[in-house]
Amino acid sequence: MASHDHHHHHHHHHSHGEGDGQAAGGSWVGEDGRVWHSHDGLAPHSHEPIYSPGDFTKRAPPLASRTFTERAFTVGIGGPVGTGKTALMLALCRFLRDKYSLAAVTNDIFTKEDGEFLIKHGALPEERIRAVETGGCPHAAIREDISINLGPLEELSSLCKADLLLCESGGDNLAANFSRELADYIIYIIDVSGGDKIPRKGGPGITQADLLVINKTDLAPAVGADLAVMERDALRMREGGPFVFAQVKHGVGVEEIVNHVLQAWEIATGNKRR
Ligand SMILES: Nc1nc2c(ncn2[C@@H]2O[C@H](COP(=O)(O)OP(=O)(O)O)[C@@H](O)[C@H]2O)c(=O)[nH]1
Ligand SMILES: [Mg+2]
Repeated sequence: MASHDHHHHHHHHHSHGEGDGQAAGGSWVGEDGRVWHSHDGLAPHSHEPIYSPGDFTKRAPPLASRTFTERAFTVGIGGPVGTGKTALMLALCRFLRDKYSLAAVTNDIFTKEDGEFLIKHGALPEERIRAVETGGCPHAAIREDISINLGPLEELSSLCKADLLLCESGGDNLAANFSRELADYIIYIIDVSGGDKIPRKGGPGITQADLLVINKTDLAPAVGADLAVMERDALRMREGGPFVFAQVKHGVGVEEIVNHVLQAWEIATGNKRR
């Protein structure tokens, strides 16, 4: 078929999390000049290219135009698959729900599992939780095509008169990061189980999130991860930007994370914490 004849094969500059290295469909330059590719049985798609991990101090600043009338202050939680994003959503809900009006949106690729997890664990009343199925590449839903999240967030925001909205990204690889249009405060969560090399690999989430969480420190001895190395590399990659060691599942570090969130909320909204 002609569609195969004009595929120009390029080297993959980024990888795709769990499906990494599997029968990649190759990539090609489309008529629009963008690099398209196909993998893991997904329909062909393209991404904005990311050429460098970026700098913490040069990260996108909070939007000056945000008034928080249509949509409350939104905290985006991103990170690779299984690092503790949903566990952090639950922990933040438990910590904040008595004093603040909260609502939560979760993203999964093909299920609503994370939203159902939050409902099952009573994170918030069910009507304050929405699960979005992103399909395909979950990073598109937090960067190139955020409308899939903005809809439910705006709806919940007015329905609940929310002070704060939490948005969990679908688990993806180290290259995923939230658009500032979507998240007023960006938390990127990694864990120690991938080894102590992860912080220095420095994707845009690691370098440019407002807060980096290094989770599951309880597992560090089991996987031989050196926390001192992770601390050194995190500080270096983030030019001294904040990070927190945590055991989200065991409540360790959660209060510190909450303090970072509320500090940003106070500055952005002009409200005082309660
Ligand atoms: N040992 C340990 N496990 C954790 C911790 N936080 C989360 N988990 C577990 O890690 C797994 C993945 O967590 P989840 O929140 O679903 O990750 P997500 O895919 O990033 O949303 C679950 O089995 C959690 O119970 C932690 O601090 N320590
Ligand atoms: Mg999750």
